[in-house]
Order: sequence, then C-alpha cells, then structure tokens
Amino acid sequence: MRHDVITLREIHGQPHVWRESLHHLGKIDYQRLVSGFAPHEVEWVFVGCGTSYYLAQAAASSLSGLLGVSVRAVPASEILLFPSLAMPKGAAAYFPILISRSGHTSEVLQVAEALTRQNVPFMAVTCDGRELEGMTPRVLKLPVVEESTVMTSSFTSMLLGLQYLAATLAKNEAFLYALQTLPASLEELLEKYSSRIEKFAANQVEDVAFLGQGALYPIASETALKVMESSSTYAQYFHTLEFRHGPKSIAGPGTLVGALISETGSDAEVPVLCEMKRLGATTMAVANTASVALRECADLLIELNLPVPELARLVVYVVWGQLFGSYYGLQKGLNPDMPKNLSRVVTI
Ligand code: F1P
Repeated sequence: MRHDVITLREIHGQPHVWRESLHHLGKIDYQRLVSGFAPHEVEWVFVGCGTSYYLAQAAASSLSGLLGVSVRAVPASEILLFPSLAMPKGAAAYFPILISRSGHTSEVLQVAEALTRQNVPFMAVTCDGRELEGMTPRVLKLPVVEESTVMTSSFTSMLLGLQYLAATLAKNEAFLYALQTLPASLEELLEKYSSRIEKFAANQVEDVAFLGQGALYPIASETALKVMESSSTYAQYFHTLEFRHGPKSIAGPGTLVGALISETGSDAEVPVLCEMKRLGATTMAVANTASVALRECADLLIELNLPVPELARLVVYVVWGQLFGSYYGLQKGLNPDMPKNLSRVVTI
C-alpha cells in the first residue's frame, strides 16, 4: 500500500477510526439528541451533499430497516430550491438531520439558516463541526480527523454513528454488538483483499457502472462517486436490476460493471452480473457469501463472510470502491490526494 498517499492511508486506517468512533458512540445520550422527535411520531429527513447525500440515503435505509418507520433523504439543494417537494407537509412536520463532514458546506449551512428562521429544530452530524455544530444543540460529532479531499473514513464513521443511534432507539442490542465486531473484521479483509484490488486496478476501462439494491444502492452510488473523484473516470450507479432496462447497452469489452450483491436479493442480482460478463464486461463483485455462479462471473470477488445483520455490513461494502477509486487513479498517473477540479469543501 502506498504510504505516501494520504487517502490510501486513511482508507486503511478505518479499523482504528471505527474503534475510536464506536467507543465515543457508546457514551452519547441519544434520547437527548432526538427528544421530542421520536421517529415513530415524526418523519425524519436526512440531508447532505455529495458523499454526505449518499450517507443520508444509507442512514435513511438503516433507520427504516431498524425501526420500521418511513424516512426520507434529500440533497440540501432540493430543500433550498424545491422545499415543497422535499418536505411537502412543511418543514415543521419533520425532524431534519443535517450531515456534513466539514460543517462548512454552503448549501447545508443555508438549510440550517432557513430551519432556524422557521424555528424548526434539527440535528447536525459532523466530523469537523465548524459553523454547523454551533447552529444547533443537537450535535452528533464523530472523532474523525480526515485530511483527504474525498470522504472515506468520515463517511463510514458518520454512518456507523447514525446506525448506532437507530439501533439504540430500537433497543437492538444484537445490532449494537454486531457493529463492535466490524473493526477487527475489516482489518482481516483489508489484509486479504487490498493488494488484489491494486492489481485489479491495472485493467484499463472506459465505462464504469456500480450496481446495488436496497440499502446497497446508496453504497453503489458512493462507490461510483469515489471512482469519479479519485480517478477522474466517469462512473454511473443503478439499482442492479434497473441496469437491464437500457443502461446495459454500454456493456462490453472496456466496461467495468461492479455489483454490490445483497443477501436478500442475490438470486436476482447475480444473474445481472453474469449477463454483463457474457457481454464482455470486466466484472467486480462484493458479497457476503458467494454462490458458484457468482464465483464464475466475477473477475474480482470480495467475499466478506460477516456473521452480522445485513444492514451492519454497509460500511464494509463501501471500502472496496474507496480502494479501487484510489488505486485506479494512481494507475492513471493521478494523485487521489489532489482530485481534479475538487476542493475539500464546496462553498458558493
Ligand atoms: C460534502 C462534499 C463531499 C465531496 C467533497 C466536497 O462535504 O461535497 O461529498 O466528496 O469532499 O464536499 P461535507 O458537507 O460532508 O463536508
């Protein structure tokens, strides 16, 4: 692993960061954070930009799956430009959760200001804090110091934080215990697969698509974003079975199709990847356990073997796309620590 590349160091440092974060999360009073806004009584709206928007989607799926409540996730810009679409019953009918690693992103701060003007309480989830943490008493701040422009350990740690909150409200001790096992599991998986991904990144590709269903759809979205940001390669993301409905026309030699295979939907998802393999695409798969068919269809297979609930695997699924994006960027002669056109925070 290239120790001179900060982004790679931080990706490989996630087991340690997760341990620190989980220790911190064990000391928080979640009832105070959400007091007056029980998710069975008020619809929560997760809000973010870029990676933090995909985090918002993954957090919404987690809350919905753990508590059986309806939740929504929107980009901050939608609340600013189309508030009646984003929150049709009016902001006061919702509990907004504003997610921002930096706490400095202009669109998120503008949403915070608008909610404050309307006297609508909201929660902030952040790493750096900055202005956002000073705009509400309800702050979930993760002990993550991340230098890289692109978000990696900040994404996984804030998602762990929101899953920890949801599982606490659900009194789901088994899920909380499962989260505690992830740092050690990731350490072993990084040892096993990191160099394989570095070798796999030597494949030259033109078109890239990552696929996922259910709570893995935002993880596929974030995976594609990591490839775009870290290697300046255009990558798309789709619900797995949606790929057949038109986008598969891109499939062929020179295409990389990556599938994040769920446990629930694997019987339907694996055939999609095998179909793309038959069309000549290069294929990559992340699965918890692989069927014979998947082993035959995946040029690179990352098998997790995690004995934890499916939702508790989300943070582990995203790591391989984080690595692929950086390794592929290096392969193209780029520097993942200085991604083209990007800054660590978007201010407008
Ligand atoms: C959001 C964001 C990131 C993106 C880049 C610029 O930041 O758009 O998603 O990867 O780092 O900032 P934040 O609001 O979470 O700080």
